[in-house]
Amino acid sequence: MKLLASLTLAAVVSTLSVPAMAQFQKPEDAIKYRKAAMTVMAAHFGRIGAMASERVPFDAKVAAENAATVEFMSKLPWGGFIAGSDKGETSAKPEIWTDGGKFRKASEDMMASVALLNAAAKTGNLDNLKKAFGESARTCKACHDSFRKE
Ligand code: ASC
Repeated sequence: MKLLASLTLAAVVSTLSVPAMAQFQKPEDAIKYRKAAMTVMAAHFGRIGAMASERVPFDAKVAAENAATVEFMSKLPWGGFIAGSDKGETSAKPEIWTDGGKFRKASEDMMASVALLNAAAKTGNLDNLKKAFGESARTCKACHDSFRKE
């Protein structure tokens, strides 16, 4: 029973470890962190977009690698939206902090859609990728429309 309890605790702690790591000395550091996470995510998302729109030839392995990176990165920005980081070098709208439930929902929609993008990429089928890419782009845009300044 003791072993089971400690394994359970370890499992719980490991699921919490990504947000727990996102601790910052200053609001500016949190802003830099979340922007960096978004930048990396966008770079890898864009490589999939180039294939989805047939600007570059489809390569199933490259698509799958990029989609896995996008899914991983999608989990990181949220820990950077700490209290006090609404001011400074940021396009974040105040609604992130005043309408946190809606922001959380928008972030969850994006994370769910890129998890599906990763699953679609693993099928190695370009039509699956195109469909899932379009849906992911929609959830990115929906959050930006509500929560990012022009
Ligand atoms: C990107 C990127 C975004 C989203 C969005 C999708 O590649 O940088 O912000 O996709 O444009 O609509």
